[in-house]
Amino acid sequence: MIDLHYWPTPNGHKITLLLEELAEAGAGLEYTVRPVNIGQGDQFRAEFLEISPNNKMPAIVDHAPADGGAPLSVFESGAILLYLAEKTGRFLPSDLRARNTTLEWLFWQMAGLGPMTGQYGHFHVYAPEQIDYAKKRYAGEANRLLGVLNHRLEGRRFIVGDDYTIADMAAYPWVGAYDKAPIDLAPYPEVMRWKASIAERPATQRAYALAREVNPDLGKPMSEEQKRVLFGPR
Ligand SMILES: N[C@@H](CCC(=O)N[C@@H](CS)C(=O)NCC(=O)O)C(=O)O
Repeated sequence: MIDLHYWPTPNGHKITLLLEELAEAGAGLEYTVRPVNIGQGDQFRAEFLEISPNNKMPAIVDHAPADGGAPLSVFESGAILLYLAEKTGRFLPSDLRARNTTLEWLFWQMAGLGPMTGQYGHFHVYAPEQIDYAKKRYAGEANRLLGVLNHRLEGRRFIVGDDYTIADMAAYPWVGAYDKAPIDLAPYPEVMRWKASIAERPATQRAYALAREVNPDLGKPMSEEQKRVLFGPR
């Protein structure tokens, strides 16, 4: 049994995408969602910091770790994807080269696409002042990374090849993440094709339906109080 400490954001979606795929594949991994309402400051609670010291979700607690020991917690979405893929033997190829490629693109997402697109969203959607330099800088990086992904997808169904992997699950929620400041994907036809094929997977649809269940206010503008909690002095 896995406890998933979760709030519906792109980093949170990565883990529900995988857990729903695992459920469909019959991997025998049940999970319970433990909501962490980051707009009201749940991420700063002492119990949560015990498992996620960086005060960010997602995080998991595995109550049946492979070594048979005490419950094991994991924070950082990339580490969680890798942990669950290794635990179940799914969505991470065992072949040396395909595994290496999966990890390269997983880390590319964690260090590049996620942070740069996140800053793009911050300065275009949430920042209290319009800073042209920051907007241009992160729009440029987000577009550059989409170009890199587009090139990678040429001649490949998914990022690694024919099989859907944790590298795709990490990247997918960050492509087209901001309805209020959409990035035009027309220059990236391979990315559009790949995104549409993931969107239609039943597990993806269940993951995003769960998001709306956990936060019925999903998509509504953030209140000033929520912005203070998330972006104010800590
Ligand atoms: N590198 C982390 C980033 C996680 C992250 O940024 N989580 C955000 C929501 S998407 C969060 O919990 N923010 C709360 C806060 O900053 O106080 C990961 O991939 O897990």
